Amino acid sequence: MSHADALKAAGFTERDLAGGTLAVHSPIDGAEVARVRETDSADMPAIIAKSQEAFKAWRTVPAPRRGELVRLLGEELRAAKEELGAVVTLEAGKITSEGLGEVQEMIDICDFAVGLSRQIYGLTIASERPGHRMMETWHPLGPCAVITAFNFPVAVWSWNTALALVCGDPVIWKPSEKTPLTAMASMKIMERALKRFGDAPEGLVQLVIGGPAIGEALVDSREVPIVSATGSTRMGAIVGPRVAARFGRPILELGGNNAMIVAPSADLDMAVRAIVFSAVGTAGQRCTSLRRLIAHNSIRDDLVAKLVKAYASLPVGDPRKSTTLVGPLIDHGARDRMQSALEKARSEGGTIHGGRTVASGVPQGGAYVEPAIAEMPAQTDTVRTETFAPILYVLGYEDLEEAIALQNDVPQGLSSCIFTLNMREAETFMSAAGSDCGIANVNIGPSGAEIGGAFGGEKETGGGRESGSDAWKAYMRRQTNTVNYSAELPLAQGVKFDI
Ligand code: UN1
Repeated sequence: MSHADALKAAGFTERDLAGGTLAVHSPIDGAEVARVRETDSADMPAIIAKSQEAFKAWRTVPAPRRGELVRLLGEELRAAKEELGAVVTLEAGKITSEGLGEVQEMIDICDFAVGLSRQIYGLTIASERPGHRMMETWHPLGPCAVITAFNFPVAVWSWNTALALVCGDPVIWKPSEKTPLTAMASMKIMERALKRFGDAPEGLVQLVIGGPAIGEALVDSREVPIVSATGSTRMGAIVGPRVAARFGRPILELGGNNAMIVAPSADLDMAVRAIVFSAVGTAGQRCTSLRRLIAHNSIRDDLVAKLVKAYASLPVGDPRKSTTLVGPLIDHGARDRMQSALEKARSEGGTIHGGRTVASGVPQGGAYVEPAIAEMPAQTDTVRTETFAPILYVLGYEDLEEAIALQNDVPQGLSSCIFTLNMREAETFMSAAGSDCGIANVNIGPSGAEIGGAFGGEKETGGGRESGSDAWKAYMRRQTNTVNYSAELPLAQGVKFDI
């Protein structure tokens, strides 16, 4: 399908695509596909005020009714899955199946949030005083800014938005400047859900498009209590402290440097499949992508040989073709950063397999690369740095303690895994003395997490949790209520204060 056809199928009009200042290029072939209108930063106070207005109405709508809007969003997403998936492919370069998978992730979180809308539970707590009862009530918190990255241009918005909406919070979405079209396409779907819902307040879900000035307005506004930001550690290091300085609540999902430990007992064929998907899928541009392989010395050479063989036959090319497994990088800058990381790895004593630029059999104008395997003598600076590209660094180990120490000895703490059939090793890896990451898997790669779990990580990954489990609590304020139904007024801690 041509770019124009894909955009038309997703409901774009000529007016949407022309007359703006933000040029949008498809990573497939570098073609300029749109010039999108940007939000004027002078309009941000009015946009935020509108969100606050919407909040006043939305917070009083019963949560199950708020869930109805998210149910409708899920329905509309189901109906538009192919069209939106195609825009993800066009604008982010994901292969078709991964573009569709991203929309499926949106549908899944909608289902989750609909259920949640009837399960916003608080505790009841035993009071120390007679005739008293204590409980917790969860209340909406206010407008939630959602700042998203190019690599999951729509799913991350939906994790935040589905939860924020049932929690009673309006949303202001600032997508990556590289992916405004997927955001606009998602908003068209959201508008359809809002229309069917009927009486949602105006400005409940808003989209703002543009550069740093737009993001800063959200980050610095006291009227935006929640700022959920996904992207680089560099960005998070700016956003986190600025939101905290005004006592807002940041939810940060930043860089990862995810590892797999492969133990001697591992099912190597299964490990190879998991490694290839998680290191090479999405062209290594997931924050959960596998970047470090820590293989036991007894199986290391065998494993690397199997991987080099598997990598040699990977179909690199047009992500719209059903046979392609590795699409383009987001742009030429990403390819240059990959090349310079490989250069550095080589200078640190690494042996590189693959990693060359691919120019034939691929659409011209895109940044296509062979995924790389880099056998490293040690965990060097380059290995400890996240490069958003398909580079897999390989290290060896002798005992599990050493492997876990290597796994943890990076600044990031998002995802991790171990391949082993040894129960002691698996449990040790997940124990308090094991992986220090937000996600630790056994016999599964580090990427492709389900929405049901809380998603996020420690250290430079930022500490935020999004998506499933009780991540919704970050979008609400907790109120502790103590009720006295007696005719006495006893004070806590036995304090006497008779007047
Ligand atoms: C991201 O790359 O920002 O676990 C999110 C995964 C996906 C989400 C990745 N469900 O790989």
